Amino acid sequence: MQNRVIMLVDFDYFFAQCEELRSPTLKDKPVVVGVYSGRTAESGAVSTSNYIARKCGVKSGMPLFLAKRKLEGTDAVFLPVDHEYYEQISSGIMRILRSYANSFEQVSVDEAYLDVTERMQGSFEKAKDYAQKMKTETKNIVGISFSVGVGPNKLIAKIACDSQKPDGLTIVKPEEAQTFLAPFPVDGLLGVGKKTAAKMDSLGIKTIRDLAKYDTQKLVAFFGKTLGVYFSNSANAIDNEPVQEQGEAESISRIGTLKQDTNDLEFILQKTDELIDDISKEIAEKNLSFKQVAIYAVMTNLSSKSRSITLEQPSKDQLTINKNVKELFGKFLNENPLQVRRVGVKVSGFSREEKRQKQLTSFFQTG
Ligand code: DCP
Ligand code: CA
Ligand code: CA
Repeated sequence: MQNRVIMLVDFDYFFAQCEELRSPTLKDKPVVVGVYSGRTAESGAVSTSNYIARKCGVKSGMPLFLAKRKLEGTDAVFLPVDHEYYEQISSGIMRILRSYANSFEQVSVDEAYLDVTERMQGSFEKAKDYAQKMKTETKNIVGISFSVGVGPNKLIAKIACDSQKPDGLTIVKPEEAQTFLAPFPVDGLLGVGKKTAAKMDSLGIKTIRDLAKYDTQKLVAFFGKTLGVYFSNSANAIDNEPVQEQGEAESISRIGTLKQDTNDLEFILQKTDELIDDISKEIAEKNLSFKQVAIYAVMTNLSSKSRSITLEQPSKDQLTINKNVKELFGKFLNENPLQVRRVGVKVSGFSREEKRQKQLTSFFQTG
């Protein structure tokens, strides 16, 4: 069988780069994009930041007050997230990328895999020019830069991409794959979180090289058959996962923090109405019908509860969500004495017919 040629594209400092795109004067300042929880003017966390801010120690997930402190005395700009705008930029780029691929798989708002094996006839030399052309075209048309990793499978493509950012282009040929992977720590592999990494560490496995040399049967004994074999294969740069279009989501949900803890139905419904507006937009865009509506509540003591209802008929209607959420929360508050801190709304049970249709439509649009 011919070598596969797989690319992973990951947009550089994405939310912050989008902000620079619409306000070019931001480019030479530290830029921080944050999620403001709304509790106080200052509370919330950093979504991302541009590379100037990162040089000062700002990181994704960091509390905003800490980022402010790190950037004290600079002309840093703090902005709230604007998902709708980022999604719009993202779909423009995805459309371009899709046109470069034999098969295409978007994994998040700023990441996608491309299988270009056929177009490149298996050649990694060709792939380098091809990726460069893709970068230049996207920069010219959309104005956004990204990093690309090219490898014989998804695993290598991903690690290659992460190894050189921003504006990187990293090619790892099949014969180089194992040597390339060897020095990285094990947590670079998909599925190796903190706990697994700690367990591996206790077995004397720190790098992917250590893992590759470790006896597979022993790994199976420690982690079970599926994971043990998977870890061993990954460490040896073996990954046969195909690049394939993602199916429609199983559910659409939004969650938000209340301005204050409460038991008041009207106060809660103000928040859930906002969330429902957002959910409805996505449902309309994707032309879906749902059959279940659910609510979710996090109480002051941080315990969480959910309730759901199944409709008699599939619906596309925003008011149906509002009505059912009101009913669910009404009952819920009667049964629960604790105050509510965060609330969520979820719709699910999208009908199959629609999903198929959606897949067909997107097939025709891209094919
Ligand atoms: N994001 C977020 N909260 C996080 C991590 C990420 O809201 N803790 C958002 C903002 C990012 C986007 O997701 O712009 C993509 O995440 P990446 O991890 O790819 O990070 P960036 O694109 O920001 O930076 P990089 O240049 O390292 O890819
Ligand atoms: Ca990114
Ligand atoms: Ca990413």
